[in-house]
Amino acid sequence: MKFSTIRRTLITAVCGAGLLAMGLPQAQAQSKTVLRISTPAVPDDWHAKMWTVFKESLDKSAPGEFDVQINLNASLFKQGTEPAAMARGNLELSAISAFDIAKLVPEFSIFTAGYIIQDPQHQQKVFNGAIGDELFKMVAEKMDVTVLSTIYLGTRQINLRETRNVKTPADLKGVKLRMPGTKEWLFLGEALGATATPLAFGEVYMGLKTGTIDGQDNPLPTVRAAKFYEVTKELVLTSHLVDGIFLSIANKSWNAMSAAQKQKVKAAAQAAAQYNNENRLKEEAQIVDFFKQQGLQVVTPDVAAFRKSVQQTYMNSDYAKVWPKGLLERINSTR
Ligand code: KDO
Repeated sequence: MKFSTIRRTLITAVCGAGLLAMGLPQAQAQSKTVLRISTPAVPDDWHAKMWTVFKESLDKSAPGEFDVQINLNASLFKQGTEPAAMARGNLELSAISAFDIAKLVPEFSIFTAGYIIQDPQHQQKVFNGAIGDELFKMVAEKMDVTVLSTIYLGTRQINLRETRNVKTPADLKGVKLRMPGTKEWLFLGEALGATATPLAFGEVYMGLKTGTIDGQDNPLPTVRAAKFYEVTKELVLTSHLVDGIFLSIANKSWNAMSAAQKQKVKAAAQAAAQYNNENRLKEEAQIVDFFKQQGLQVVTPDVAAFRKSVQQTYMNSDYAKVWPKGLLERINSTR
């Protein structure tokens, strides 16, 4: 026997013994489809926990068929790099933001604009109807990923390290407001009246603690889960973005699945969305008291002033020039 053949035989024997020791039948372990997931979400946030629901749903509907690997805290891929990793074949699943999509599908930037989606119900109606179908088709073509469900990330609010009693965009002048590091996110921060400062999600806590940033914006369940309330003193309830992330799978994996597998994976994605959406809404409804108990000042600003200023900034921008004709009106009239 040649050395390479002996080596291969040995490796197979050792691996086989390992799998048996782990209690896995060899054939079954070999035929499992690996589904790697990467997210910057912290373990205690709903859009992190939803991946366990996804995994459990698939383990139940398709036992032994999938090996779902969940990687939280951006431990596998950096925030915002997931779509490229999926296109390269290094990642199967992620929940990608409208901002990530807008980089490659400019029409999608309409959903990065503040005060366009009106509330969580409106969001689900827009994305689970004809508008979603049309835009997700573009996403599939241009990004090589298939959107399986729309996750309500929450309604974004401003959270400051010092009290400022912010009422209007003018009160944010000069405030270094952390945003994720792409130009679409930074534009939103500037539209709010602040000085937008790019920083990855994983560095926000330290940035607030040390004062390299003056504030950040995120939905309130995330402010709790990532413990930003420990290093901030004010919440400003601007409700400037009813934010969504889109649970997506790389087309390479999707197209390799049988119709039955696709149906099970889609059902798992919908179960994950339902789990996240219900829990997040429930938490958002009563979370303000928690922050008050933690000693934060909770300010209700002049939301109409923020809405007017943010909408004007977007309508006068290059972003609005590529929004498909009539889309804004269709979104506005979706009930
Ligand atoms: C953030 O970095 O502020 C953000 O909320 C942006 C989202 O698109 C998403 O990436 C989210 O972080 C992470 O999942 C962490 O919650």
